[in-house]
Amino acid sequence: MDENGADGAADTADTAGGPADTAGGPADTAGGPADPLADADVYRVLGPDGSPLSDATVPDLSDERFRAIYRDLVVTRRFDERAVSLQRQGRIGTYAPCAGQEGSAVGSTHALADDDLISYQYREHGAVVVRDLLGEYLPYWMGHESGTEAIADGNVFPLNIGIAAHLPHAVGAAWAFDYQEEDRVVACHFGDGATSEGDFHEAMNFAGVFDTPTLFCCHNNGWAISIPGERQTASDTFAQKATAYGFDGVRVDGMDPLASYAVTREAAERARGTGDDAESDDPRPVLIEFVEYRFGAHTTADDPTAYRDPDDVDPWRALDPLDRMEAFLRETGRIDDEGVAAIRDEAADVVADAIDFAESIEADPRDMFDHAYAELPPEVRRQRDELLGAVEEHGEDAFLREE
Ligand SMILES: Cc1ncc(C[n+]2csc(CCOP(=O)(O)OP(=O)(O)O)c2C)c(N)n1
Ligand SMILES: [Mg+2]
Repeated sequence: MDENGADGAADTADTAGGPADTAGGPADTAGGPADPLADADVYRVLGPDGSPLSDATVPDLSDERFRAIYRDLVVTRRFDERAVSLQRQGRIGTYAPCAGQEGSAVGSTHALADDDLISYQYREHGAVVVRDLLGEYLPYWMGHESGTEAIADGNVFPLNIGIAAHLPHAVGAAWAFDYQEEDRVVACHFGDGATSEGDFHEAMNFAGVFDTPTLFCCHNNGWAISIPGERQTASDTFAQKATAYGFDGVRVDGMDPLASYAVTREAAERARGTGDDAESDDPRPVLIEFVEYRFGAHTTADDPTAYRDPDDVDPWRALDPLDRMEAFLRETGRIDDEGVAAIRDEAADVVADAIDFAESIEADPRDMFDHAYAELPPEVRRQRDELLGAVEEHGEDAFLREE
């Protein structure tokens, strides 16, 4: 098996043709809501019901890899449900739910090599799950800064709340890989809203001019909090913005894990300068627009009913990435009831262990200064000294919340 899990023996021929031709369009979901992506120019492998489309190529992966993708989707969904619940119980701070968007984060990360770097916004938890870092990661959402530093061991940059501010850094890291002749790419994730920021355009421009091996993964979930996509840009698509910077942009159904895998795999080869179609051996950036939808609120502090009709979500729920992947696995004989139950049990255990670990960490307000800088800048040092002085004066207990 190669590093991406292709064992060469996977029986894709029987699935590539697909038992049902779902390429036809909106009526595919048998009486359900119309498929919102039916007429969109997006790449798909799986139809809304999980059947491979007749004109699509199913990625040539081992059965184990297909099941691992499904497992990571289930773990991410479980994590998401538990995180929202913990926030409601006051056991976690504000949280950004990802339900509906797992397919793109999980599928794209499976398409990378382990030493490729991931730099993400705050909603692509699936990427962290694929890198097996949930236990290290959850503490961040509980207020422990150590959580963001720990995930660096899995080549994941700390999450970024300042919209698009991480993109120039991601391009800088990619440039460094190229400069040092390391065969690594950087996948940076951001939302549709992030494309309105100057940092996005500066990062795209620099990447295009300096040939950095960067994958710009734009998660177009239709909204930037309450601002809809049509108020964000007058472009027809987000992918086409790449044209202005001289590299390729591609649209993919981000709720289709296998399409997300395939597009990212090809884009990563292009970024490394090793793809079949590469005009040269030089790395080139690629912009991938994952078209998807968030089922839930922007964050646990948001009420989406204030700006969107709950019925608007139904057509997208019919494209649920977990249901489609599970249907694909069942239909192709790769999983049965027992296999699904085992994965769900495993997901519950993985998430429960992560929660136990995160809740076992003792809170120490001084930690907040420890994990961002190797050497504290003067202003941050001044703030830390002020806190240390206050702890000295008022005692430790004055800084801990009473339960
Ligand atoms: C520089 C900056 N401006 C504004 C905000 C407030 N803010 C937080 S999330 C968000 C919307 C981002 O939307 P998008 O990039 O589409 O990502 P999504 O939340 O949809 O995943 C905004 C404006 C911020 N965090 N940073
Ligand atoms: Mg968005």
